[in-house]
This record gives sequence, structure tokens and C-alpha cells, in this order.
Amino acid sequence: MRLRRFIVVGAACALAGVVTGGAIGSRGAPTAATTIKAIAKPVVMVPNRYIQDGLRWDKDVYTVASGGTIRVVNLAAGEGPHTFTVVRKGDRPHNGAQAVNCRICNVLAKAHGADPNSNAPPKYPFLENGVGQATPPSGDKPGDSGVTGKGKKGESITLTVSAPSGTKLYFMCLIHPWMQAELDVS
Ligand SMILES: [Cu+2]
Repeated sequence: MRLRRFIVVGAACALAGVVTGGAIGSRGAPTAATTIKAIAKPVVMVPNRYIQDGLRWDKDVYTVASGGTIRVVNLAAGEGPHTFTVVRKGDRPHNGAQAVNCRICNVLAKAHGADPNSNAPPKYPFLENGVGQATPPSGDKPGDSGVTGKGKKGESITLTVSAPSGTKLYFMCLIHPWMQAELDVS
């Protein structure tokens, strides 16, 4: 996971986000199988001001039935893989400084066994409650995480969501900390 690079890009994007404001998401119908797409909107640049990264999740809020599955697809491979990582609501970066040095990202990237100076895949592709493992976690709480792959377009991971109905899971990408969205379990 390319820590060195994403920190720089993240800083630019987070600052730009403050300027432009955020979009309000729409809620979809609850389903047993939900697809979450990492997509890339065009990069925006204002000379001598900022460059704004267009990486994002395709929605702000997703829904899935308890016991259903989510499939996380990398349709934005220009900046490598992404992670689907459940975090505590308050652990998400909310400003540029927090995105530049994303505390929870550093902790969980380390748990994944990522080398910050390498593009190599992390030692553990998944985390269950913050502990590295080879197989997908049951998605129900902070620290459940998965890397979409090696950074090729179309790669995906699938997790079963075991959280009970009514749970709100807040997730983000550890590599691009502004990629944040919500998964409502119905
Ligand atoms: Cu990402």
C-alpha cells in the first residue's frame, strides 16, 4: 500500500473538499447482495491553489440485509487497490490534517502488514476486528477490513455482513482516507 503517495494526494483532496463541500448521498433499497464501487471522477486542478482527487465510492450510503453480502469492486485502479474498512464513526478523518496523518489508517495498515515504502500487497489481505487473516471477515464491527486486490481494474472482494438489522457501519479506504461512506444493515 503506497502510503507515501496517498498521503500527498489525500492532503490535496481533503483541502479541496473543504472548498467545494460534499455531496449528499441517496439511499438505495435494502438487498441481500450489494455492490460497492470504487470509482474515479476527473481530477480537478486550480493553478496555484489545489489539485482535487476524484477517487470516491459511488454512493455515500449503501444498504444491505443482515446476513447478505457486499461486493467491493475496484473500478478506479489508477491509484492502486482500495480497502473496505469498517471504522468507528469518530475515527474517520474530518479535515485535511486528519487525512494527511490518518491515525486509524496507520494502525490498520500496520495490522494488514503493509509496507509503507512498497507497492507490494500487504501480508494480510483481510482483518477481522483489527487482526490480520487470509480470509474475509464477517462484516459487523470496526476493524473488519479487506484489500480489493493488487490494484487491477475490476478486482473485487466479497464479505458477508453479519451485523444485526439496524446497525450502521461506517467504512473508509485506508489508502485514500477521504473515501468514506456508510453501510446501513436492514
Ligand atoms: Cu482507495
